[in-house]
Amino acid sequence: RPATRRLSISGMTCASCVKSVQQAIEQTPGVVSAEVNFGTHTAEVRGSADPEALIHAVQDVGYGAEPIV
Ligand code: 9UX
Repeated sequence: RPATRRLSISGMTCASCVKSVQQAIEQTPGVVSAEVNFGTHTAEVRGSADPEALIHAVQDVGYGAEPIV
């Protein structure tokens, strides 16, 4: 089954931000599904995406991301 990764997301201040981040993550190769949580500023990502690719995808749409270990 696919692995789950968690990312801490910075810079989200509205529901549209959440949608942008979620779409960016979902379009990254290897991602099966993603849930972005506004309240906790985290993303839960299922699949086999490269962690660096996820971080860059989030940065490319204007937010910050770092892995939660
Ligand atoms: Mo609305 Mo979120 O302009 O940056 S998309 S605050």
